[in-house]
Amino acid sequence: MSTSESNRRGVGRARAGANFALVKYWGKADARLNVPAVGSISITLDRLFTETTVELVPEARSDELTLNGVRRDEDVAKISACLDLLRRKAGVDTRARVGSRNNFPTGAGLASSASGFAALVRAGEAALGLELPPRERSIVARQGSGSAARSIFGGFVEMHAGSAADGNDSFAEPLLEGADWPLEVVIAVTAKGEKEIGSRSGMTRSATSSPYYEAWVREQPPDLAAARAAIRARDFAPLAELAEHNCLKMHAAALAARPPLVYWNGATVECLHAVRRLRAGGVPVFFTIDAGPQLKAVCAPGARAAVELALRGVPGVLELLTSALGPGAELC
Ligand code: 2P0
Repeated sequence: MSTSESNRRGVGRARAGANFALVKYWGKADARLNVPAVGSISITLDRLFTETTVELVPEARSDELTLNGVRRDEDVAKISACLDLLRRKAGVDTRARVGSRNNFPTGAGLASSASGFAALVRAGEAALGLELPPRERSIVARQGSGSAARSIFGGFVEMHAGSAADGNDSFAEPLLEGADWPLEVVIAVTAKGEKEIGSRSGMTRSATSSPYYEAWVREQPPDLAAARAAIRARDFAPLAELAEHNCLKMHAAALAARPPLVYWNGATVECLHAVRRLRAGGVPVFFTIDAGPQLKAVCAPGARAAVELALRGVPGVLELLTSALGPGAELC
């Protein structure tokens, strides 16, 4: 089916890649508008993606969601709130049937909400006959899931926390095309299945009970500036040091929450040491870890094979997924 056929009147179909942050988003300034407390910088991937179809159903009284072939009534409120923003812009009130499929594990710390909401917004727009400017698209996606604002764009992306009361300066924008610095990612999957504590409640718990949360928020601007500069200069070594520091700082804030948020398992820690050993031995690679036990090893061009070999040998690694950098959310 061609793009125009699959996005005929009342139907939109889109694909968006997952993204991983090198400078993390953790905490909210405004929970209602889903405005982050800190800016973040990420890379969008091509190998891990969500494909979503939104079909307007004039006779339906509520939205309906099927994820990976299974009805997800418990998640309808979240997608309806996001579709409502688009419906308001289009001046349409019709409910929709949403079918979404991830080609990677859902809710396991692999950014499925990022690719999921980015694909939903892109497909929802097409179904409603809208074509939003990318910044506005990013603002809508943010209200579905903060990290989704970044998956609207490809390559290296920066999300601005913003300071406006209406959240309209809280959006992502591209920093550098992936083709201009073709890093690769090796993901060590160390557990399958959905995580126990989602990012949203983990962030709230960190903000309300971790003594390190304030320091985390305060220290983010210099990390963003350093990462931005390293990416613009395509300078791997400072980006590696900074990204690992920022990741561990986020986890330090989470670990010190009450009750604690321990997203890692033993294999996660073993992978972390393996990556540090590789870099000490001259392989240009660094790790990052999100709200789950998977370790993401970010490789400079040419380093991937050595990284795969090392991580495959770590006990507890169930599977490796490899990805290049990919494009932003697009119709398909
Ligand atoms: C990130 N994470 O920057 C950070 C690092 C997880 C750890 O963005 O509440 O699913 O939907 O805005 O976007 C995951 O948070 O949270 C996330 P909501 P989201 O990638």
